[in-house]
Amino acid sequence: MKVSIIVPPFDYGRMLYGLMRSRSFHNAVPLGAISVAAHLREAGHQVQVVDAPALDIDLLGVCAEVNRFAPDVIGISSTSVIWRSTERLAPMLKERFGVPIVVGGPHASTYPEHCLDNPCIDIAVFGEGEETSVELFERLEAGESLEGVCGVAWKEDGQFRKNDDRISKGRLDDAPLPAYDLLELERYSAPPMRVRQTPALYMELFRGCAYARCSYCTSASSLKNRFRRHSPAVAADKVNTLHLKYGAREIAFVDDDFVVGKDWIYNFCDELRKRGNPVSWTCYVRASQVDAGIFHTMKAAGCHQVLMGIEVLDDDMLVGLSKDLTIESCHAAIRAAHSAGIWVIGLFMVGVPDSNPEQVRSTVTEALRQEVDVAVFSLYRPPPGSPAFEELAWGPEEYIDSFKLQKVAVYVPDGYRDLNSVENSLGEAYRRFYFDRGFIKRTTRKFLTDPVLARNIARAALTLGDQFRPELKNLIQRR
Ligand code: B12
Ligand code: SF4
Repeated sequence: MKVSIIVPPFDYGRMLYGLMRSRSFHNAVPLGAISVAAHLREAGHQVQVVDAPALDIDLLGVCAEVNRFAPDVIGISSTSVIWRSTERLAPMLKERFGVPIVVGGPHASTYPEHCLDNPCIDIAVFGEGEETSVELFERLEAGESLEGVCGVAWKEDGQFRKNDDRISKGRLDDAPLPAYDLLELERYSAPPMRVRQTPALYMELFRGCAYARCSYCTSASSLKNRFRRHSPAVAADKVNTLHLKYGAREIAFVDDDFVVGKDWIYNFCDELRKRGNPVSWTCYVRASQVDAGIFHTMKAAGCHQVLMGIEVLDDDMLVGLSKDLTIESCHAAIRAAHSAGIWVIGLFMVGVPDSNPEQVRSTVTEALRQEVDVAVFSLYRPPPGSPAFEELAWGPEEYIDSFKLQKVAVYVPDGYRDLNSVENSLGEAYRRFYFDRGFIKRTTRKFLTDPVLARNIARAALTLGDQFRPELKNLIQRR
């Protein structure tokens, strides 16, 4: 069969990392779409991937690309964030090509029934999509019923039908490398502050999160008990292939929690070294899992930066979020990273349940004391399934709309007056952190001693300037 897999264009535009524009911060490799594509290709299908944000094309542009390929089935990869675009695209595709339309990705995984409310969407794939797609397309090709295909929901005589969850059986080691070759790779990177070298590509080595307990996170429910990962040698081989075959000089690993148990990370780093440390890399770590020995080994194998989900620097709140962290364990992890020369990007949340503005201030003070290199503060957006989400009593429509504006709060913890005060707290956190004299001094020093960093900051500023060019122009004209 000929299968087109589409990532629809962004309609919320530059509020979401500017991915709608070609000269944006970066385009992220659509790992879900190319992983499914690789499995379908292995099963004998011909596959096209149309990644609209990276190609910088609109809905009509997508139709033109699909027309060139003339598929027998169309798959759409959609988060909730881009659902509005997906629901406009589906009728356009149905009208022009008249083939079955299958939707997969985070929105279909959370809300399969909502996907099928769209009259032009025939099938929703929930959960991991590789094995499901192979089985599904086999059935479609043979014109057989979808009964019993795990991970699939569909419409039959106007009725919603849903099969059981799929528990993937395959070993990640045996999975084909995602079909990077179906993308125009020169269009992809990662944010300038996250990479030291380009070309930089996103890559995934694990499935699920081994910890899976943080109270606000969907990984805790979606892939619980299904944690899998590549063996260190195969992981290093695949990294090396990205370097040799696709020219990657840097990898941004997307896995939720990259250091699970010491053996794996030591062996992985060792395997990378045996292959001559083909790339520099960054990854997410949990502060409770790392120490100086691990960081020194990672550094020697090419890692230059880690992202740490710290969220709040308040011991009681960390317990409330089930983070298995304390102020002190975060500090120890940051010190250990710095001792190895690894940068720490601290990820923080503003407006989590039971928080208040004072607690955000003390988090910033503590983050500065711990010398976090870059701090990213986000507004708390309760994910479906979390207690705070239940409190909001939202359906899928409200959830989708909540992504429209990234700087708009959607949840008011008891310690805040209203949504506005939560948003103010976010602004204040950024101001306090980035205008702190100690921080400015430290960063300037790093800047002056590290030309790559200086270049990256300049690149980040230029791309950011480009992002907001229309706004800046308006501002200048108004003056
Ligand atoms: C890396 C990442 C990013 C990167 C790159 C995103 C990208 N475009 O690829 C960056 C940093 C840019 C990012 C930003 C954001 N992200 Co993000 N991100 C992730 C993360 C950690 C990994 C994504 C990934 O590559 N996974 C690996 C692939 C293989 O998994 P997958 O995409 O789910 O695909 C599988 C299935 O869904 C299915 N599938 C996927 N497509 C298709 C298509 C077909 C036809 C079929 C049959 C099946 C299928 O099969 C795949 C293989 O099993 C996920 C969390 C996670 N662990 O998945 C969050 C996640 C995708 N992000 C999320 C969010 C909310 C955001 C932001 C809105 C955050 C923010 N507030 O700014 C922005 C939005 C940016 C944007 N414009 O999309 C949510 C999406 C929730 C939702 N329901 O929409 C997630 C799920 C995190 C979460 N649990 O809340 N993100
Ligand atoms: S460690 Fe990260 S991915 Fe795992 S449950 Fe916590 S927030 Fe979710």
